[in-house]
Amino acid sequence: MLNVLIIGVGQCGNRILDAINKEAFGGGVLSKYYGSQKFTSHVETIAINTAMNDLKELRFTKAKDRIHVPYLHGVGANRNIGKQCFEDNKDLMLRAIEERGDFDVAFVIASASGGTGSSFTPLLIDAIKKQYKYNVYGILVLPFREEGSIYLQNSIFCLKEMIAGSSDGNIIVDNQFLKHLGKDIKSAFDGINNTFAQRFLFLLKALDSEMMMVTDLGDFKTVMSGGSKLATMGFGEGNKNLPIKAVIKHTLSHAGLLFELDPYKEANRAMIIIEGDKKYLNINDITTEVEQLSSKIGQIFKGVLLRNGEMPRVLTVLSIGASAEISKLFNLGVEAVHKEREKKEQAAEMNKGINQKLEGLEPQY
Ligand SMILES: Nc1nc2c(ncn2[C@@H]2O[C@H](COP(=O)(O)OP(=O)(O)OP(=O)(O)O)[C@@H](O)[C@H]2O)c(=O)[nH]1
Ligand SMILES: [Mg+2]
Repeated sequence: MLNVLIIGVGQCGNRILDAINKEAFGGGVLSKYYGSQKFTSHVETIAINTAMNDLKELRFTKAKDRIHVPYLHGVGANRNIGKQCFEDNKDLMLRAIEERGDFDVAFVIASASGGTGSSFTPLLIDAIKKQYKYNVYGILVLPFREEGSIYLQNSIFCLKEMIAGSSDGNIIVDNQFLKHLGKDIKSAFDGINNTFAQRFLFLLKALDSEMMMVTDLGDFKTVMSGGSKLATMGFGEGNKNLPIKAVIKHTLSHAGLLFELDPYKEANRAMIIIEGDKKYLNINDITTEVEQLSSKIGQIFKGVLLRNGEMPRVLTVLSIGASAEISKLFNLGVEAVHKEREKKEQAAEMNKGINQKLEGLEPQY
């Protein structure tokens, strides 16, 4: 049995963690008190935030799993303030992690674009890696591109730090790409969070299975270290009209992925986990589909979990090599930095003008 630590930082990270707990405890409001977790693994969860209100909003995460870092009401998307705040409160967070015992693997979830999550996460992962031997992965949520220049700037600097830092890899979830999961922003958040939570639980189950032909934590590690240190996931579910070949294709398509990626061109390594009744899992079909992908990219690990009577479900983890979408985001982020700087200079110029105009003058009464 694996020991897994999941930490959600900042509002976005907290909410996704809550969606994972909801899924794990079965979804009822009281289930966190009476329900038993759906995880095969032993899982500990911790929600960290500077804003008390964000923590209060959580419904499926136990009170003992919520850590408030005292800093008024969030750091207002300012990563410099966030970094200072992390240093000032680092011991509080590391103590909470230490109290939970030892782990085989940890995940830290946050938005790349806000203040708290995006500034704490690279530093927190570095701090955990310094102290413990287990692997730590980031799960980073990219913003809707129209959310504004500060969010865009934050995203590229957070990504840069996550790539350069000591995380063992980072799974990208893109709000912009997944916008269609809701009609408005609130339902899109819920849709994205629930979608991710379901996939994540599937991944944990696959990493912690004792059945034959399964992928394990070692394979996951190899996949995650395969590319730019960024990765994403795809998912698909079969039905009577959607055979296993089509389900695998679906996981690699626009409709199945969590981020805009052309797996055949931009992925480096992959892990494909297939679950379902034997009668739906034609081994030749699976092999043909997997070979098509592996002829284009590098190594692919394949795992099969047999489940009597169940329709096939497929999860793919893809490490990203070079990505056009990531390059585009960096261009937008750099543009945003220039724009912010220009505006700052204009404001400073105006203030200088005011001071010059009024030099030597006093109001006359
Ligand atoms: N998918 C998803 N994205 C979210 C959610 N809540 C916020 N976001 C995104 O997260 C980004 C803002 O980051 P937050 O997590 O709110 O910021 P924070 O880490 O709390 O930082 P501060 O509030 O600035 O201290 C925006 O790009 C939002 O679109 C959520 O529940 N789900
Ligand atoms: Mg916040």
